[in-house]
Amino acid sequence: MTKTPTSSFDGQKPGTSGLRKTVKTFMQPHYLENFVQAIFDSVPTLRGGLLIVGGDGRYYNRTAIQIILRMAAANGAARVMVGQNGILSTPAVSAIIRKYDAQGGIILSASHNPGGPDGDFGIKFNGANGGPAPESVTDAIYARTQIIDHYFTELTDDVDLSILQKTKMGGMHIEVIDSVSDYTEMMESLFDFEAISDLFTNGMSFCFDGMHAVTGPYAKAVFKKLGAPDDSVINAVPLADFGGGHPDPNPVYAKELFSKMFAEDGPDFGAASDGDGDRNIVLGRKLYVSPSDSLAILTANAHLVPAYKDGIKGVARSMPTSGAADLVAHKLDVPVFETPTGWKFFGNLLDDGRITLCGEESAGASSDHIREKDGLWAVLMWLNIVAARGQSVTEIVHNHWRTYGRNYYSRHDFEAVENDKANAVMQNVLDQLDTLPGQTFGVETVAKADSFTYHDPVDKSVSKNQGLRVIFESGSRFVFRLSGTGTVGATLRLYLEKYEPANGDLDKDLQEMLSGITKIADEISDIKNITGHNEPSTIS
Ligand code: G16
Repeated sequence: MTKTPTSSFDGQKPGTSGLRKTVKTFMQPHYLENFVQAIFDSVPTLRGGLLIVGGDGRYYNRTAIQIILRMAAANGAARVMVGQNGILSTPAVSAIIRKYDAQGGIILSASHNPGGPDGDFGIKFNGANGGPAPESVTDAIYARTQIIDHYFTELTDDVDLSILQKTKMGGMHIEVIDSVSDYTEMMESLFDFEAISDLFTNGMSFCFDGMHAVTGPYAKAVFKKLGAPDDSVINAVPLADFGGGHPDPNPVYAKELFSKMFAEDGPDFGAASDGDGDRNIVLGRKLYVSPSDSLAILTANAHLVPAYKDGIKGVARSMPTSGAADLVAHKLDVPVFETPTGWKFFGNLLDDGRITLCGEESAGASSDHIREKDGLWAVLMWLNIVAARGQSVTEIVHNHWRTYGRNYYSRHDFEAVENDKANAVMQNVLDQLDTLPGQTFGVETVAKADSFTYHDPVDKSVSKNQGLRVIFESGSRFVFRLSGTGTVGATLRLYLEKYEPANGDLDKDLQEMLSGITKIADEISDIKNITGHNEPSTIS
């Protein structure tokens, strides 16, 4: 074991989901090592424990894994299980931590951010429950990075990750495991594979876009078992630079899938996942299911799926996610929780048995089967529901709106905004929060305006400054938030929502329906003048 002197780097504070920076930042000498040592220093149970390691296959994944293996051995981990070729999706890591009672896992991914030498990289620690470390742990890791002056490593050769094998590094056992088998086994235990399989036998056309990211091999394995045609999984081979693409499943970056689904003779069912396999989108023919609606529809129909046949305990959504799931929860008479953005905030609710399902507007949904969002799980939920209801995705969505009404919802992202300008927009809205209630803008009157604070009902922790929301008497609202996952400048997110009752206009153009609220948000924030960005970079 070698003790290497180092000095601290600025800015190693984990964001919404771990530490995300450019590859070049991570490749600086000692940068990754400092953060990894801070994890070992902050999580003492890893000494003598089992650690799971894997990533989404992006550029620098394999190098980082070898560094982590050497440091795990030097820091006294008893055992490490690592995915073959360094590949493990985020939901697979969560499932494997839980299955093998590991003390934690390190996931190497910058999720939906682009990859390659000029792209992004990231590292995230998940705890023994399989979920992203809570703020108390990420705060401790960050505090440690600020004073770090050495790290421990072994001077030893790389481990061959291309073959399934058991080997040793110093006193530490290493097992290179099949990346997909534990995960696919779990999926089989949750869903009615026979019923889903019948959909394909009966000719349902289907397209899953792996976006050249980690989900390809998982989707190939699952859909092969289900008897889907071979060519129904596209862009299935994980590539270090995602084939030059941006592995973010939204209308802009999953263009190939959207074009197929909106074509005259398009498939009946379309889906995609992101860089590390935790996000999902689902499309019917000529219809994109908004992630907020998706959570509501999964909640309303969960009882049709074997794993949830006895009903659900409750549901949670992040604050900026639309209230569509709340309407379902009220009807089912189960509790609904509103958390800050970040999957880590669902962990306590799941561990405490208060919820079964949770989801976010950022294309995330999952259940208590693991402690991460799970892209393929959501797609299988949808397929199982399509099979059980004997209806297409499009029919299910329209039926849902006719029952519960429709929460028209969109997110406008202003990317690569200069930090001071983004902060100025937030400050401008913040300064008005006290005086907005009672003011009228066009047909809308402000009922409430605040900065969202979350009181965790389980551990009683309080998380402040989680987004600025302006809620109108009509129930419509907008929310401003600064993203915690970008790496260049700031990303300002504007979330817009307008509710239309079940007997109202359910099939209108989305942006047109939201144009009134969008205009008010623009007026109150002065976002265009302050940032100089006249249009959002991405609308989803
Ligand atoms: C992460 C988090 C999600 C969050 C998303 C966007 O997802 O796990 O909870 O909603 O980032 O966060 P932000 O709005 O701060 O950019 P992922 O898929 O990127 O790991």
